[in-house]
Amino acid sequence: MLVVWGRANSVNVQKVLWCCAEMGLAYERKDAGGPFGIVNTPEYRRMNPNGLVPTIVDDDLVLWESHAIVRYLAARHSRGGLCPADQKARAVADQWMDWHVSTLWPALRPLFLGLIRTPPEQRDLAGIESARKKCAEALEMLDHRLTATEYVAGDTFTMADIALGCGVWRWMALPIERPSLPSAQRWFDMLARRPAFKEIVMQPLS
Ligand SMILES: N[C@@H](CCC(=O)N[C@@H](CS)C(=O)NCC(=O)O)C(=O)O
Repeated sequence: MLVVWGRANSVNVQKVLWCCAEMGLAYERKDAGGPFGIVNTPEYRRMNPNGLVPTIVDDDLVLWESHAIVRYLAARHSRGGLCPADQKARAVADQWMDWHVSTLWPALRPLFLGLIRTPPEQRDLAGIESARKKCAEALEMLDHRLTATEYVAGDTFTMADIALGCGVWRWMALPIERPSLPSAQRWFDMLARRPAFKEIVMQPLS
Protein backbone atom coordinates (compact mmCIF):
# COMPACT_ATOMS: atom_id res chain seq x y z
CA MET A 1 0.00 0.00 0.00
CA LEU A 2 1.07 3.57 -0.67
CA VAL A 3 2.76 5.12 2.35
CA VAL A 4 2.63 8.88 2.93
CA TRP A 5 5.10 10.28 5.44
CA GLY A 6 4.14 13.57 7.05
CA ARG A 7 2.12 15.32 9.74
CA ALA A 8 -1.49 15.98 8.77
CA ASN A 9 -1.38 19.76 9.43
CA SER A 10 1.34 20.39 6.82
CA VAL A 11 0.17 22.28 3.75
CA ASN A 12 2.32 20.09 1.53
CA VAL A 13 1.21 16.81 3.08
CA GLN A 14 -2.42 17.92 2.74
CA LYS A 15 -2.00 18.24 -1.04
CA VAL A 16 -1.02 14.58 -1.22
CA LEU A 17 -3.74 13.37 1.16
CA TRP A 18 -6.44 15.37 -0.61
CA CYS A 19 -5.26 14.06 -4.00
CA CYS A 20 -5.48 10.45 -2.72
CA ALA A 21 -8.93 11.07 -1.24
CA GLU A 22 -10.29 12.56 -4.47
CA MET A 23 -9.15 9.42 -6.32
CA GLY A 24 -10.31 6.98 -3.63
CA LEU A 25 -6.73 5.76 -3.33
CA ALA A 26 -5.92 3.90 -0.11
CA TYR A 27 -2.80 4.93 1.79
CA GLU A 28 -1.14 4.61 5.15
CA ARG A 29 -0.01 7.92 6.65
CA LYS A 30 2.93 7.96 9.03
CA ASP A 31 3.46 11.00 11.24
CA ALA A 32 6.76 12.81 10.68
CA GLY A 33 7.95 16.39 10.89
CA GLY A 34 7.22 19.09 13.45
CA PRO A 35 6.64 17.63 16.93
CA PHE A 36 6.93 14.09 15.58
CA GLY A 37 10.57 14.53 14.55
CA ILE A 38 11.79 11.54 12.49
CA VAL A 39 12.81 13.75 9.53
CA ASN A 40 16.37 14.07 10.78
CA THR A 41 16.94 10.37 11.35
CA PRO A 42 19.38 8.69 8.95
CA GLU A 43 16.58 6.33 7.82
CA TYR A 44 14.29 9.21 6.85
CA ARG A 45 17.13 11.21 5.29
CA ARG A 46 17.92 8.23 3.09
CA MET A 47 14.39 8.57 1.69
CA ASN A 48 14.31 12.36 1.61
CA PRO A 49 17.67 14.13 1.96
CA ASN A 50 15.86 17.45 2.53
CA GLY A 51 14.49 16.24 5.86
CA LEU A 52 11.06 17.62 4.92
CA VAL A 53 7.57 16.20 4.52
CA PRO A 54 5.85 14.80 2.53
CA THR A 55 7.65 11.75 1.22
CA ILE A 56 5.82 8.83 -0.35
CA VAL A 57 6.81 5.21 -0.79
CA ASP A 58 4.93 3.45 -3.59
CA ASP A 59 6.40 -0.04 -4.07
CA ASP A 60 9.96 0.63 -5.22
CA LEU A 61 9.43 4.34 -5.76
CA VAL A 62 10.42 6.85 -3.08
CA LEU A 63 9.35 10.38 -4.00
CA TRP A 64 9.44 13.82 -2.35
CA GLU A 65 8.30 17.33 -3.34
CA SER A 66 4.56 17.62 -2.93
CA HIS A 67 3.82 18.75 -6.48
CA ALA A 68 5.93 15.98 -8.00
CA ILE A 69 3.99 13.53 -5.82
CA VAL A 70 0.59 14.95 -6.77
CA ARG A 71 1.55 14.90 -10.47
CA TYR A 72 2.77 11.31 -10.22
CA LEU A 73 -0.31 10.03 -8.37
CA ALA A 74 -2.71 11.91 -10.65
CA ALA A 75 -0.96 10.70 -13.83
CA ARG A 76 -0.89 7.13 -12.56
CA HIS A 77 -4.41 6.87 -11.17
CA SER A 78 -6.44 9.67 -12.72
CA ARG A 79 -5.25 10.40 -16.26
CA GLY A 80 -7.96 12.34 -17.96
CA GLY A 81 -9.28 13.36 -14.54
CA LEU A 82 -7.06 15.09 -11.99
CA CYS A 83 -4.26 14.90 -14.55
CA PRO A 84 -5.57 16.36 -17.82
CA ALA A 85 -5.11 13.99 -20.78
CA ASP A 86 -4.75 16.87 -23.20
CA GLN A 87 -1.12 18.09 -23.32
CA LYS A 88 -2.07 21.74 -23.44
CA ALA A 89 -4.49 21.47 -20.53
CA ARG A 90 -1.83 19.60 -18.58
CA ALA A 91 0.72 22.32 -19.30
CA VAL A 92 -1.70 24.91 -17.92
CA ALA A 93 -2.21 22.83 -14.76
CA ASP A 94 1.58 22.56 -14.41
CA GLN A 95 1.95 26.29 -14.96
CA TRP A 96 -0.35 27.18 -12.06
CA MET A 97 1.20 24.54 -9.80
CA ASP A 98 4.63 26.04 -10.48
CA TRP A 99 3.20 29.53 -9.90
CA HIS A 100 2.06 28.39 -6.46
CA VAL A 101 5.64 27.36 -5.65
CA SER A 102 7.34 30.39 -7.21
CA THR A 103 4.92 33.22 -6.42
CA LEU A 104 1.99 32.56 -4.11
CA TRP A 105 3.58 30.40 -1.43
CA PRO A 106 6.73 32.55 -0.95
CA ALA A 107 4.34 35.43 -0.14
CA LEU A 108 1.92 33.36 1.93
CA ARG A 109 4.44 31.41 3.99
CA PRO A 110 5.82 34.38 5.99
CA LEU A 111 2.26 35.55 6.62
CA PHE A 112 1.27 32.12 7.91
CA LEU A 113 4.41 31.70 10.02
CA GLY A 114 4.15 35.25 11.36
CA LEU A 115 0.54 34.98 12.46
CA ILE A 116 0.20 31.31 13.40
CA ARG A 117 3.62 30.13 14.53
CA THR A 118 5.02 33.31 16.12
CA PRO A 119 3.93 34.57 19.56
CA PRO A 120 2.23 38.01 19.31
CA GLU A 121 5.05 39.82 21.15
CA GLN A 122 7.64 38.52 18.68
CA ARG A 123 5.77 39.35 15.47
CA ASP A 124 7.32 41.52 12.78
CA LEU A 125 4.20 43.54 11.98
CA ALA A 126 5.74 45.42 9.04
CA GLY A 127 6.92 42.13 7.51
CA ILE A 128 3.48 40.60 8.02
CA GLU A 129 1.77 43.55 6.33
CA SER A 130 4.20 43.45 3.42
CA ALA A 131 3.55 39.69 2.98
CA ARG A 132 -0.21 40.31 3.14
CA LYS A 133 0.04 42.86 0.31
CA LYS A 134 2.20 40.54 -1.81
CA CYS A 135 -0.33 37.72 -1.33
CA ALA A 136 -3.21 39.98 -2.28
CA GLU A 137 -1.37 40.97 -5.48
CA ALA A 138 -0.69 37.32 -6.34
CA LEU A 139 -4.28 36.35 -5.64
CA GLU A 140 -5.51 39.12 -7.92
CA MET A 141 -3.76 37.18 -10.73
CA LEU A 142 -5.57 34.03 -9.71
CA ASP A 143 -8.84 35.94 -9.45
CA HIS A 144 -8.36 37.28 -12.98
CA ARG A 145 -7.63 33.80 -14.27
CA LEU A 146 -10.79 32.49 -12.65
CA THR A 147 -12.95 35.06 -14.41
CA ALA A 148 -12.27 33.03 -17.58
CA THR A 149 -12.45 29.45 -16.32
CA GLU A 150 -14.42 27.50 -13.77
CA TYR A 151 -11.32 25.89 -12.22
CA VAL A 152 -7.64 26.79 -12.28
CA ALA A 153 -6.59 24.75 -15.33
CA GLY A 154 -9.87 24.92 -17.24
CA ASP A 155 -13.45 23.92 -16.72
CA THR A 156 -12.81 20.75 -14.73
CA PHE A 157 -11.33 20.08 -11.31
CA THR A 158 -7.66 19.03 -11.62
CA MET A 159 -4.44 18.60 -9.67
CA ALA A 160 -3.84 22.35 -10.01
CA ASP A 161 -6.90 23.04 -7.85
CA ILE A 162 -5.47 20.67 -5.25
CA ALA A 163 -2.10 22.43 -5.14
CA LEU A 164 -3.55 25.94 -4.99
CA GLY A 165 -6.53 25.12 -2.80
CA CYS A 166 -4.32 24.08 0.11
CA GLY A 167 -2.52 27.44 0.05
CA VAL A 168 -5.64 29.51 -0.52
CA TRP A 169 -7.37 27.88 2.48
CA ARG A 170 -4.62 29.38 4.66
CA TRP A 171 -5.20 32.83 3.16
CA MET A 172 -8.93 32.48 3.83
CA ALA A 173 -8.46 31.24 7.40
CA LEU A 174 -5.88 33.82 8.55
CA PRO A 175 -7.09 36.72 10.70
CA ILE A 176 -6.29 39.40 8.09
CA GLU A 177 -7.93 41.95 5.86
CA ARG A 178 -8.67 40.46 2.45
CA PRO A 179 -9.54 42.38 -0.72
CA SER A 180 -12.68 41.34 -2.57
CA LEU A 181 -11.72 38.69 -5.14
CA PRO A 182 -15.09 37.49 -6.43
CA SER A 183 -13.90 34.87 -8.91
CA ALA A 184 -11.35 33.37 -6.55
CA GLN A 185 -14.06 33.33 -3.86
CA ARG A 186 -16.48 31.54 -6.23
CA TRP A 187 -13.80 28.93 -6.94
CA PHE A 188 -12.92 28.57 -3.26
CA ASP A 189 -16.61 28.08 -2.40
CA MET A 190 -16.72 25.20 -4.91
CA LEU A 191 -13.69 23.59 -3.28
CA ALA A 192 -15.30 24.01 0.14
CA ARG A 193 -18.22 21.86 -1.01
CA ARG A 194 -15.89 18.92 -1.67
CA PRO A 195 -15.98 16.54 1.32
CA ALA A 196 -12.28 15.65 1.06
CA PHE A 197 -11.22 19.30 1.04
CA LYS A 198 -13.36 19.99 4.07
CA GLU A 199 -12.06 16.99 5.97
CA ILE A 200 -8.36 17.17 5.11
CA VAL A 201 -7.59 20.82 4.38
CA MET A 202 -10.18 23.07 6.06
CA GLN A 203 -8.78 22.46 9.52
CA PRO A 204 -7.84 25.09 12.10
CA LEU A 205 -4.40 26.46 11.23
CA SER A 206 -1.58 25.21 13.42
N1 LIG B 1 8.88 21.99 -1.59
C1 LIG B 1 8.57 21.01 -0.58
C2 LIG B 1 8.47 21.73 0.74
C3 LIG B 1 8.27 20.74 1.88
C4 LIG B 1 8.18 21.47 3.21
O1 LIG B 1 8.67 22.60 3.36
N2 LIG B 1 7.59 20.78 4.18
C5 LIG B 1 7.45 21.35 5.51
C6 LIG B 1 6.03 21.15 6.02
S1 LIG B 1 4.85 22.01 5.05
C7 LIG B 1 8.38 20.61 6.44
O2 LIG B 1 8.74 19.48 6.22
N3 LIG B 1 8.78 21.27 7.54
C8 LIG B 1 9.60 20.66 8.55
C9 LIG B 1 8.85 19.78 9.50
O3 LIG B 1 7.61 19.64 9.40
O4 LIG B 1 9.51 19.22 10.36
C10 LIG B 1 7.27 20.28 -0.95
O5 LIG B 1 6.44 20.89 -1.65
O6 LIG B 1 7.11 19.12 -0.58
